[in-house]
Amino acid sequence: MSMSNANFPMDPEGRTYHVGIKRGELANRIITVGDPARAIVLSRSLDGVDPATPAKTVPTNLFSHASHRGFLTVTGRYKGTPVSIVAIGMGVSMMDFFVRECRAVVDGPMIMIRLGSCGSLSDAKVGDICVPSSSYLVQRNYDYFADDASSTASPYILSKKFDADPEVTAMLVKNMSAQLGDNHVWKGVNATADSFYSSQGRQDENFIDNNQELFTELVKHEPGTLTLEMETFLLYHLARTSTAAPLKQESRLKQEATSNQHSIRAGACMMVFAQRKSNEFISKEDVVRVEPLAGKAVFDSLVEVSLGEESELHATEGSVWAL
Ligand code: R1P
Ligand code: URA
Repeated sequence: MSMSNANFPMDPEGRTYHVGIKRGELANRIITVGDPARAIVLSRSLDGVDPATPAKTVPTNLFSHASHRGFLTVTGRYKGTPVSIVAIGMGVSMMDFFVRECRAVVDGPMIMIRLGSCGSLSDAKVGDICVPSSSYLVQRNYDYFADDASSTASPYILSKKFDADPEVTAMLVKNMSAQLGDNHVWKGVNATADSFYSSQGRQDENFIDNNQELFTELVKHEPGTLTLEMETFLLYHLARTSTAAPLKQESRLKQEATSNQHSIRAGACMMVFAQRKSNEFISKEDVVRVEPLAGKAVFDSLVEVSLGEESELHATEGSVWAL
């Protein structure tokens, strides 16, 4: 399909280049996951789903779209409120495609919550949930490995922290505790890495990574570091750098007087898949047990956080949730 506009490519139907969605297919409230199979599991909690729907199948009463670049979008309602689920794959580039392309096709304020998996650097056990109130980025310093590297360079670069929306974080902690019990929910700081391997301190004899001291450096950089994964930093960063919601003209003055100036509210929570201190990895049974419960906690949080007046949200008329 031919695209127009090299700056922000769209096809003739108005679909974005990578996520492949167009206006009316995406709700203002979104849960984003990495794994498309997780998106399908979560879709079973949406309204009106036939419990006999075969596993690994998107329920037929929901809208779904799989893009040629591997993004899967599912839209329906949860407790009557329109919500979308978007599976994005892995890494900060995929988070960038997701946040920007979704923002481009939705009117009004948005809330985006990531439900991912992670490694735990703390005492959080496999199957526990971590809710990070902030995240920083861990990047491999490619220059350090160059033949003419400076003798003062460090192998990894650690960024400043960016915060989640505090109300979204508090809501996630409350709802996760209700689903899984207080003693399985942890608060703290997340580190987003640009590799599952080197920048997460995994040892690999096939490469020179110089990462033996990485965990010590992370905790020195940020003593509250709980988790390592690969996307949350960019979600928090883009929410913080999002511009004011494109509200309808008559509401602009009210917005200036009352609301914050960013159009995206962000939060995240991760299921611990890898316990990096004990070297334990989660079982399939635990994934099957935890995923739907954590999903319900995220859906409850998505619909409990206020996005302002209904009239400022994307119009139901002409959208897939009008069906
Ligand atoms: C690595 O295995 C992947 O798992 C984590 C990381 O962030 C990375 O994307 O999250 P998801 O389970 O959401 O993909
Ligand atoms: N995802 C990650 O990025 N790291 C882990 O250790 C587990 C899941």
